[in-house]
Amino acid sequence: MESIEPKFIPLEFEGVEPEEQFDRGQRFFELIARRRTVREYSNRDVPFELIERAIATAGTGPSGANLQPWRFVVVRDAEVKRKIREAAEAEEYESYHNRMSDKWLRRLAPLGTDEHKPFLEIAPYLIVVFRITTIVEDGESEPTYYSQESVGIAVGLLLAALHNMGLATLTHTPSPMKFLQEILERPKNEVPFVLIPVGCPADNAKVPDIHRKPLDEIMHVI
Ligand code: IYR
Repeated sequence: MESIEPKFIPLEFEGVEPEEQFDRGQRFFELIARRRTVREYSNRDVPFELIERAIATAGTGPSGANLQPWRFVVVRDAEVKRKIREAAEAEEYESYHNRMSDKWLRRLAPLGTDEHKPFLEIAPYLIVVFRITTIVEDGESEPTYYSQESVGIAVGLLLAALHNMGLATLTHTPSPMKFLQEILERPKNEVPFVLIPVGCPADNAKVPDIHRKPLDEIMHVI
């Protein structure tokens, strides 16, 4: 195997004064804790620049071997949104009526979801995130590494960036999602990961009365 020498550059690192660290942590927590999954959207337009900033932010995420195995497809075309809604609702009908177990349906009951997905046409943007499973270099195919983890982290950054700009999001996973590859004409090595409607909440939008686990339930210190 040919040897590749790593090249290093100085780290640009902005430290935070110790007396500021907790405050900054608390303020960031309060910002992020106000994010809610939103299923009722307004059709109000959103500047495209905001979507670009959020995707640029997502693209800063760490990834296996720095392969950055993500593609963010931004859909604003009404006809494409209509096709996505139609296909998603067909899959979701099957899921809700024939595929999901009773246990699963019971878990979803507090969320009030069903096979109807009007937000797929109402939200001004759909960001469809694809996971790149393989790349081709010098005519040779190679898998990407830890792509599930990498894309999951990038989506977390994307949601945080959009929320920070005052935009509402929904992590939607119509299942199976293969229709997205077809409608959006993506190559076979790009596998749909999640579909994220983005926009402003509808006036008087409601969200389920559900709660996050307290810290002592999610943290275990040894
Ligand atoms: N994908 C379906 C069902 C669904 C599944 C889970 I897990 C959720 O947390 C919410 C919904 C839908 O979007 O309705």
